[in-house]
Amino acid sequence: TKRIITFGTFDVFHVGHINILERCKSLGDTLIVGVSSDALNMSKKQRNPIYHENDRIKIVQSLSFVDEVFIEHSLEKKREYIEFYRGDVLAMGDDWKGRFDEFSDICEVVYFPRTPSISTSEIIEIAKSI
Ligand code: C2G
Repeated sequence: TKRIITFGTFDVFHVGHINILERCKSLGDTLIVGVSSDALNMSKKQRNPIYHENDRIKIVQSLSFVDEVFIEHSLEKKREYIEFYRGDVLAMGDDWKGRFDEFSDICEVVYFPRTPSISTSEIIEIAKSI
């Protein structure tokens, strides 16, 4: 069976997240999702996520096409995570295009086009302006 691995924060969960996870699952049999910890998000984006990591994990875990979820503590550990979870394919949105090509020695690396006109930061901006 083919195992697909993907990563993300999945904060303020929206249809763009659904679309990429569905596309990831369509590549194989088992979909494994690494959800960024609150601390990792703080270091990446200089702000806390709106939803706490336990809630983001709970949302992603509850999707019928997601099989396994783990918490991603460090961007530097991607190779370890891929190996530990035995990912045959690493799939990400194309905002990360090229950034994970270094792992093509241990798995296939795929980038999907992002869903246009929806993002967590845009939802936050809209909510602020209401
Ligand atoms: N995404 C998408 N379309 C959107 C918004 C997001 O396809 N309109 C995809 C992103 O490309 C990514 C996934 O949804 O593959 C999760 O997006 P984020 O939660 O923004 O993830 P990010 O903070 O980029 O974390 O180790 C990598 C990081 O953990 C990725």
